[in-house]
Amino acid sequence: MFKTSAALYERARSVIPGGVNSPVRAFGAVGGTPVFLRSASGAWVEDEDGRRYIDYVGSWGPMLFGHAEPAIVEAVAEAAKSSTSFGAPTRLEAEMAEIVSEIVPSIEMVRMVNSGTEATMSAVRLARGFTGRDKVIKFEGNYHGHADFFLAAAGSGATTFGHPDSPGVPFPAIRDTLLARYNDFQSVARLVEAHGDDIACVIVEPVAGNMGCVPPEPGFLEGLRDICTDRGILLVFDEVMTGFRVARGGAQERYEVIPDLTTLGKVLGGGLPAGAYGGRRDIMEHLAPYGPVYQAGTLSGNPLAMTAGRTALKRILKDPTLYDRLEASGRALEEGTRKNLRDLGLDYCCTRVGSMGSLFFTDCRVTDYEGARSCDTKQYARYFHAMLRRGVYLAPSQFEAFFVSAAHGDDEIEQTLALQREALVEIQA
Ligand code: KE4
Repeated sequence: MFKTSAALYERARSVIPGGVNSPVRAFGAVGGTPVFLRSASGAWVEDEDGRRYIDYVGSWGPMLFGHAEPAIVEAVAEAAKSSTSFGAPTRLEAEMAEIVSEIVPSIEMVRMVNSGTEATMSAVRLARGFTGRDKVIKFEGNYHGHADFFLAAAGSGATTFGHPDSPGVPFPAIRDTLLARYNDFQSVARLVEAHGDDIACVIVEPVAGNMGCVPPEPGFLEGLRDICTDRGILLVFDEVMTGFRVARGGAQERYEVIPDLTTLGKVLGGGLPAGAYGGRRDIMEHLAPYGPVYQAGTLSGNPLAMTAGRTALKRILKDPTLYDRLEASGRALEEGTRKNLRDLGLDYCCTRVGSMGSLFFTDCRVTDYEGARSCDTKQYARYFHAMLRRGVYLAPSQFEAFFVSAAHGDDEIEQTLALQREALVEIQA
């Protein structure tokens, strides 16, 4: 069934570690041969064997409008004719920064980088430089990219590959990383009590997406905001995944909690490599060349990524019903899934925030990393393959979220739910 993918996988593995350029793509958590994709359009992707799938990975979040969105494709093709990079300031970057600042409530100034990892590692450096403090609170199961000091009980692929504290990360690199429990405000209060004046920032996924989708419990984000304000600690929302996804202005708009710094990625670049960090002007002005905190990047603000991003963000700005439609599609998928589970007598746990969510193969309500890791990952793997064989492309790990795009119509949702029912019956056998 995956003959060409299998051959390509063999070929790729001889020249790329694990045959992939990012570990989670290797199907390590679900087994089998990773599907090699060759094209995509709207809600659908196509593999090298010509098989088509309804796509719920969406390149791990960027494809808010679905694949090959015509305005983005056309704008990038046109921009490429004027060169693909200058390494000099451009009008486009100023316009992009203005649009980001208009959409994201906390952002008065913003710096573009090339990935979410760059955005979060730079935001933490800035928080440390601004406060003169070294310690950072992160949450078990939250993933902020692969900078050394984040790889302590990280989520996403780090969980899948079983070495949350990756080899190659010397202990001193994570000595100042303090671990709290997601949705457990008291775990934060205890750390602040013990280390308060040494803590530069709390960084959090305001809706967790890297242990599967875990929404914030009522009061959790508000509690973080208050304790950070009280103790002069910067609150950093890592909205690389939730930005422009769970609401136009991200989780900070949806939950009305305003961080001091925000990191962005994925949707920001319209599918091209882009990340950003931004926030209060008095903090951002500590960045070189204006201030002393250094960060740089050859391709930061790259004209093609900025063109794709600007096209995406302009559509976000001018489409008044976009988030209502995304909410409706996400709700239809969730409600249909709950009905399938009820009809089959299964008590798996569903979570969702807008157009991102998860189906956890556990009967407990998942609110933190411990809950997520209580899942039957083998059953998830069987479900994954049962869906893949039926033409539905899910994240190859229980510890990821699914994403619905604006291109997922009623047909795709209905087809998915019918195939899901078959798959759930099959894996009970
Ligand atoms: P990148 O460096 O992969 O662009 O972004 C890192 C990052 C930072 N913060 C959050 C909340 C993120 O979700 C991510 C990256 N997300 C994963 C998916 N869970 C990327 C997929 C991959 O590693 O291939």
